[in-house]
Order: sequence, then structure tokens, then C-alpha cells
Amino acid sequence: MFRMFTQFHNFMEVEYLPVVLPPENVNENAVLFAQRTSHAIATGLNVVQTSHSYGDLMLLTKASEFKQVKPSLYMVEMAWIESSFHLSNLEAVDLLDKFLSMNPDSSGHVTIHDFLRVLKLKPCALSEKIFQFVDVQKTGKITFKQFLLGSAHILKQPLFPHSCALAFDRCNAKGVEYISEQELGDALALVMPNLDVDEIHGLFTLFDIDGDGRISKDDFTTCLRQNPLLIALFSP
Ligand SMILES: [Ca+2]
Repeated sequence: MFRMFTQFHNFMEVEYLPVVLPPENVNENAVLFAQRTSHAIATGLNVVQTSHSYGDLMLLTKASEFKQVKPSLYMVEMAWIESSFHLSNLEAVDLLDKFLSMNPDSSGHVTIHDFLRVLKLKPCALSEKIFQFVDVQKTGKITFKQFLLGSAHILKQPLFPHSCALAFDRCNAKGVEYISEQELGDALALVMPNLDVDEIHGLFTLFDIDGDGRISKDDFTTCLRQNPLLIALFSP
């Protein structure tokens, strides 16, 4: 840049790209039109056409705020994710928030130890199974994209809201509006043996979103929407 400013003259080339117009007599939706336009630009630049969108910029900004060494590691081609999983940009940013609290290393990888710490899970067979569901390449570490895809895959299952409601009813032994810490502990004991009081309390505080000392149906559903992988704790 400095060298450019100290030249008497600089050369530049302007390439006019073909004007991309919507086809006459045919209804084309905005997504298709954007794809055709993006293709024309990518061809002009002689680069591969990707599915990066404004959502990726939001992810990049969030990763930069969290002082990540390489914020670009957290860009996931959101246009593709949005169309395949119907996951909104805001949902992706929330999942990135969660992932970044797992303390990823400089190459953007998270170990099972930090994964379990943030999800308040104790090391056990079920917890390892949940991690392995995300660790598709079986390297013992996960990337944000793997975490995002694993979470989105569960969150966008048509029966997910129904499963949340069923899980709440299953924990709610007394059939009242709230789940107590004791009831949550009893339900979790079925899938995670030998949970101690602190481990139950850790999960209880995660589920008690408004912090009023009891888990309402809203708390329960909100927590599972923020941490879809935890639905595994309540699967029969
Ligand atoms: Ca509550």
C-alpha cells in the first residue's frame, strides 16, 4: 500500500461484468437470482463460487469480538446452511457464542473436556456418545462447523418440539407446572448413573434459564433449543 501511494502513477483495470437481469415471462425467486449474479461475479474473478452470505459476516464479527486468532475459521457458508437446515443467522450466532465459550484452540478446535464443561455433562458413556455424534471425523476434537451442523440437524427435526414436550412431562413426576432440582436429578439418574449433587445442580442451573430456582416448560424448551444436543439426556 505504501509503495502504491509513493508512485507517480498507478495502473488499474476495470472489467465490466455482464448485466444480470431477471428472465422475462418467468418468475424467478430472489435466491436463484442472487445465485446467478454471484456466479457471474465469481466467473469474472476466476474464483470458486461459495455460499458465504451476510450470516458469515455476523459469525466473523462475533469471532473477532472474542479475540479469536483466525476469525475466518468460523465462517461456514451460511447461505447453504440456511437453505439446507433452515437455521437462521441469529441461531447460528447463538451457537457460535456457545462454541466460543468452549475455549477453542488457535486452529478452531474444541476438545471433549471443554465440550462437556460447557454443556455441564459429566464424563460417561452417554456424554461421550453425544460428543462422538458431533465428532464425525473421529479425531477427538470438533470444529464449529461440526458443532453447528450436529446441533442444527437435531434442532430442525420436525419432531423436536414434540420431543421437548415429552421430555418435560417425563421429568415432571408431580404433574405440576415446574420441575424441581430433585425431579431433574431423578430423571437424569436413569441415563447418567452416579451423578453427584454438584453435577445435578450444574445441569439444573443450565435449564433454569430465568434463575428462579425451578424449571418451567419455557425454561426447559428454551434450554433445549439453545443446546439441542442435550435432548439425548431425555431419550427413552
Ligand atoms: Ca425458572
